[in-house]
Amino acid sequence: MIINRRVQTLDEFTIQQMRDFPHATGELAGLLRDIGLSAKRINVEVNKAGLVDILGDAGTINVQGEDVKKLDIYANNQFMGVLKHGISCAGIASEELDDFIAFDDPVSNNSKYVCLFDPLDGSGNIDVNVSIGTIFSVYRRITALGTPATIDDFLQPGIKQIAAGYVVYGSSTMLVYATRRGVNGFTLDPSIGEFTMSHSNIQCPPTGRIYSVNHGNYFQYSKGVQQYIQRCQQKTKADGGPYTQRYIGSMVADVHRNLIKGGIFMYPSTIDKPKGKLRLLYECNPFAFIMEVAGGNATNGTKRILDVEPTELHQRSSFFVGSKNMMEELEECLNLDL
Ligand code: P6P
Repeated sequence: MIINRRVQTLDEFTIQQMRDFPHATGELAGLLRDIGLSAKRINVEVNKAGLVDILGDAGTINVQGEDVKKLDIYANNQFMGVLKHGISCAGIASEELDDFIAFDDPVSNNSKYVCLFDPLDGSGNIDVNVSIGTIFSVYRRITALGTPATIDDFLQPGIKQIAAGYVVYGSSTMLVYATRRGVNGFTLDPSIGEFTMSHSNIQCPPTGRIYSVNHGNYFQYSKGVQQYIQRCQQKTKADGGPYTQRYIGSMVADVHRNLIKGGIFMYPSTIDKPKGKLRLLYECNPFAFIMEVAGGNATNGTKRILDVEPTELHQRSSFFVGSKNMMEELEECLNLDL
């Protein structure tokens, strides 16, 4: 029996980080606490989505051209509100906002960071009770402190991320947070209402047996992608298989599973979506950062995702992310497309 087990809460973790770095201003720790608070509030609404009139479309369309669910708006407003009234964030960009928002008040203008969010990814699954998630990305601003954040603070390549993470609202609610020092997972303990460290120093297994892709688009994929999928289908015990195909249609849930168990997630470009579907800045970059810190890889099929220089807030990208060895085998197949 384990007694007096020392379980570190998210807040205790951030305070420990500040003890480890005495010169730290505490802004990044404060930012993580703000995100954790917003996630707890969103979790309450997600968990009762079937009980209150929060289901269904909010009647508006986001930049994805998707019906915006009321929970998307609620989640977006939670992050915007908490960060605007915090001390750590100069502004945000979000899938639910056509343009970025500079908070432009004296405290926010002196904050070091900007955040980008997909506040509630996989929202098409809300009404059918499938896991959904929040994805976030943190950059140090490049414009002068004391001035409002500008678009340049947001259009930075993923390699410049200071931190990134996600929240998966699933069978349990878990916040996964990465800096260059490592990836840590915190599971929400409803009995105390705190995220508590449950997965320290997450490493993605160098290989796995799970591949995640929407088979419905198979005949729209390039020859190289089709060849890799066929290789996955033909794996035997002798060559590390057999593989299994798992695709929830909720990226946070799919990538989280592959991060923990090993595997590869693919959203390739298709004939209908030649630039891909997923958004570079607040979907691909955060997961690419997390996966690389955990030992995996992430590309757009031809280039390391973190090296892509963004030109627009909501630009799309094809996306491949996962276990190192599986990504290397994929690359062999994608060379066929060159
Ligand atoms: P498809 C959800 O809308 C999302 O952005 C990701 O969470 C998910 O992986 C993907 O789209 C699913 O897209 O076209 O396969 O239904």
